[in-house]
Amino acid sequence: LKSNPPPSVTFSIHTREVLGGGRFGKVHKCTETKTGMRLAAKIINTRNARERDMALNEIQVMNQLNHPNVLQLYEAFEVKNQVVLILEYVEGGELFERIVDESCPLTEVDAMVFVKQICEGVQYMHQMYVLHLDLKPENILLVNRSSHQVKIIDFGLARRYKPREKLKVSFGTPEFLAPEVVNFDFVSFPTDMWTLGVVTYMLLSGLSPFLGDDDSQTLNNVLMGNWYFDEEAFEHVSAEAQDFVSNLLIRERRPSKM
Ligand code: PIT
Repeated sequence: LKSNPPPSVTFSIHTREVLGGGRFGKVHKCTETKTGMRLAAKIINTRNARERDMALNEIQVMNQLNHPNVLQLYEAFEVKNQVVLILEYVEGGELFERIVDESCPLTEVDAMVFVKQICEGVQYMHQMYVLHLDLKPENILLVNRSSHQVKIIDFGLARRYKPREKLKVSFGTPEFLAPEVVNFDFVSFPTDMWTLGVVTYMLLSGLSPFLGDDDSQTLNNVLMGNWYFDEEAFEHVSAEAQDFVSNLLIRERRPSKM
């Protein structure tokens, strides 16, 4: 983490061009001044020590990762009350947008091509002992609109798995939470496998398997394992694809690792 001049590389951050946003702050288009290389700059507002620690954790996790299906971190630095992550630029937008785009519905083959890459990214993270803990279609980016290549983003909640440290977490979006997260129980590799099941279900159907009328109903659905294959949406989905999802959305004896 660099804070003192002289910088060897400079970036110009296009603050009016917003690529994304979240709890943390915003992601902007960015250019490396000397080469003109297109990049993305994630600006994290760190008004207190906790937010700063989380940003530093994200950098530490991302610094360990280098894989075609994980968005690459190039640089990170800190300026007053802000941590800036300089990231790989991709132009295809969120996989979420692709799921909800009714003008161009996804086929099972599309879903398979996406899921295979997400599996490869998750397998790699797990080999590196990194838990993502926030997989969802908003956190998967398409490299461009015509290709099917995807990259996993947002390591804001990610952490290194430590075998002897039993980790309890409570956060995230109700629809995507594994039962152990809802229960404030120990999380591990199977926690990401659960969310992979939710993402696959959504890619195959456009529907969210646990979504209720409100958050408490959604959480209850997760805890009760209250989900099913929507008859109409899954009418033409293969038994193999359904089997893949069924094996991930189970509380007990879920595959532990990719
Ligand atoms: C791009 C292009 C784009 C969005 C992003 C990057 C966003 C990246 C991002 C990374 C994170 C995060 C949130 C968003 O928490 O359209 O190259 O680590």
